[in-house]
Amino acid sequence: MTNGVPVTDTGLAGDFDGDDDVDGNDFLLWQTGGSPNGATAGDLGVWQSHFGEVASAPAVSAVPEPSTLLLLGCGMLGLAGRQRARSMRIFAP
Ligand SMILES: [Ca+2]
Repeated sequence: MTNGVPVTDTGLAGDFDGDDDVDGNDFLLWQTGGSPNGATAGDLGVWQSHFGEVASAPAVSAVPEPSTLLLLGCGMLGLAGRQRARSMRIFAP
């Protein structure tokens, strides 16, 4: 927990505050000894080499909403009905 906000551990190297990015806040935490090994050169090197990285979000695939499918179905039925009406006019005497 950082500043009262629960954090997730994504395993991102250099992310000392656990907020899924490596930024200046992690550097400030390193300065105050909040990194895993305190204010050591090793932790600073880890932070420098990963500065700017952001944990990737899990892939989410787009799924059409049911209302979208219903709207698409109504449109298709309308087009089919229109086409049928045209074909009926062609064969009418
Ligand atoms: Ca961070």
